[in-house]
Amino acid sequence: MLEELHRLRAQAEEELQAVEDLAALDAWRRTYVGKNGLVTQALRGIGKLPPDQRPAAGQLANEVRQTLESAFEARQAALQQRALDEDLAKGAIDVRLPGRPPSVGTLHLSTQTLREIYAIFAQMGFQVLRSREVEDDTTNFQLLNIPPHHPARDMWSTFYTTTPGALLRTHTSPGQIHAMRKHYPEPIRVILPGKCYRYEQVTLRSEHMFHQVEGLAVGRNITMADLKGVLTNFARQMFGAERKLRFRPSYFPFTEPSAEADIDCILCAGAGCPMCKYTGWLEILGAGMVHPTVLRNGGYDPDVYSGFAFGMGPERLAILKHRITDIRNFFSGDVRFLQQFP
Ligand code: FA5
Repeated sequence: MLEELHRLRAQAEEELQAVEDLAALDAWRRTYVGKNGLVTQALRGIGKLPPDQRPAAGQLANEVRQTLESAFEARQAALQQRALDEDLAKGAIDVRLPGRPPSVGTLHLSTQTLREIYAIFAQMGFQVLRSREVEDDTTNFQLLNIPPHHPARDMWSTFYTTTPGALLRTHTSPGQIHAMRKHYPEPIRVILPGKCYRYEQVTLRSEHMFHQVEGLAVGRNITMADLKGVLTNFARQMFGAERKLRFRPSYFPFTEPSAEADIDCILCAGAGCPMCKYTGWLEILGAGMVHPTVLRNGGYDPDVYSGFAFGMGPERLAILKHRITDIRNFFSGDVRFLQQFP
């Protein structure tokens, strides 16, 4: 019996060494240490031995069972680890790959340009004031010194609505009236940004919808020199410290005198090139001293107060600054364009 137990242990250990997977390991367990396994059977047979042989045989049989059971556990752990390692290697994820960043949008180029403009005027003490996009004829035109049927209305091709008198504002200038009526009799220094609409031919430089930033300063002793100083400072901050600013006489019904401001061409510095149509100058805005009638319509006595106003188009400024060839890119919704201005 003892000999048989030794042999059984040797055989079981040898076979266990050869076991290479968990299925074979289970078969091995059933053969040797399972309920009907050989070692279990041997233990059961001890009762049939002569009494003097039983203690030694029992001790050995228990020893063999314990040895084989711990050998089984060790093998099982090793095989499980190997299976896990193989699994991991198969479905390997290279954790060193950079993650995919979620796409976060960027500010629209018009918004970026508007914010740049706000920042420059904020330094000069201008507050931002908003006014409505759907205007009435009175504020968009009449209070700005443009009576019905006045030929100057042709300067602004207008989107009218089905409500008589209601229209989409063609410029931010009606905001001058709102600002003056809100602030009278305080001095005013505001910019009025927002969308404007014009029923006109869409071209490389003209859209139906675009932004304007109106500027308005009203107070005592405000002169054209103040207007020039403010706009020169603006142009230099926006387009570079070396920029020159030129005022050209112009006409707007709501300013007198009126001017258009040009900067020397940012491409050729005044020498003449296709960008400036060989004039050396690029137009950036319209401006002037607030017309006495408009001051009066805003509540301010023109004998006591004076003021200046200007109006610029941020998309046109961005076109110059970034050398964009077609204004339609701004609102066509093509992200390939927008992503170029992160
Ligand atoms: C005006 O609208 C005047 N209200 C500006 C003004 C304000 C003058 C205060 C004096 C005092 P104008 O029509 O030139 O002027 O337009 C002003 C700017 O708006 C233009 O220089 C241009 O930059 C922009 N703009 C005008 N029409 C369009 C358009 N269709 N698409 C894009 N930008 C435009």
